[in-house]
Amino acid sequence: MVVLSQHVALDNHLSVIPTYKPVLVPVVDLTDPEAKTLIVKACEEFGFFKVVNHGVRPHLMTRLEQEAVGFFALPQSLKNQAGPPEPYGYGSKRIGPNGDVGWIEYILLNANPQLTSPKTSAIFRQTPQIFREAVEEYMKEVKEVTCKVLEMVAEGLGIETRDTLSKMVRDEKSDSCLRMNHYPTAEEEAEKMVKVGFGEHTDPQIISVLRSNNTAGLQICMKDGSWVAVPPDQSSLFINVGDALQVMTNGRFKSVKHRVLADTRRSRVSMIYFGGPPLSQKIAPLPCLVPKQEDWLYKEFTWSQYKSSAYKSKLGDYRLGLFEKQ
Ligand code: GA4
Repeated sequence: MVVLSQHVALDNHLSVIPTYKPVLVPVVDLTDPEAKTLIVKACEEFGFFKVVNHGVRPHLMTRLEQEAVGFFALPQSLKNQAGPPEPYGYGSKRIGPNGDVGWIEYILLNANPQLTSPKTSAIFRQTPQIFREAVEEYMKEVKEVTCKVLEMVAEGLGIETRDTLSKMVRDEKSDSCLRMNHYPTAEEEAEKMVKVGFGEHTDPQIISVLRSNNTAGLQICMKDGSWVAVPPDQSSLFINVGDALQVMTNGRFKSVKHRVLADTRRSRVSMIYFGGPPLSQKIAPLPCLVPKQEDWLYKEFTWSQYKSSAYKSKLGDYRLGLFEKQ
């Protein structure tokens, strides 16, 4: 197994094209009575798993993908009218406000339809009405899966109130968002460089739910620090633990480090729903899991504090460090 970070050059290329072992991603059938146990196990071991029988209509996933492809095919000048993202809107190559770049273009939308911004409206001005409808319908269905999974997490952890986590995402003020990414094909270059689409990072929210087309590129970091390739599967949804859930489980679940490398033959399109709490939500180890405060590995903070600290960081930074107890 190749230790990647040694190959990452400053210009965001990997200097050699290593081969990555495909990982056997835990698969959870959401209709299986054992699902909650399997989810907890996967969150402890990998912070990552995929779900089948999730209830999001396949036709809706392909429709949204097609509409997103339609948007990304628009002339650059039109797409630029919806950017740069602040943080919502259209972005190209630049990720976040602190100098990160990737071989990517994307749309970032707040999941709360009341919070439209001029940049977001510009996205929908350039595209057919069915794009906005597909986004709205998809968000409704993927939010249901997110909440179902969080309820299974609560049950699997033996938490009495099963909506302890899901109510943060169901809240009308929930700070969830939807990201649609387009990773263009990266022609293999003479010196055998490979392009980084989205550099290594963890997601700050509770959980993230990803759907991609059948193009490879997503990799996750294992506990031993090695990177493994996640074989694409366009009909399943991939779930990863975010920083907020790591804190609420007092480190029992790990927020998984992941990244995307651009494919040399096919473009990759993915959409990710980030299930986040309301800005005022206090995040700390759940007292039902860790009753004694002296056992808490993290200080209490609000989601708003965590979010503003995340936006001051670089993509690959270890953001939870600031919130760890000494
Ligand atoms: C990573 C997860 C989500 O894509 C995201 C990203 C956000 C952004 O692209 O605006 C951030 C990144 C993400 C974490 C650190 C900050 C913020 C870019 C960046 C450098 C939408 C999110 O919530 O955090």
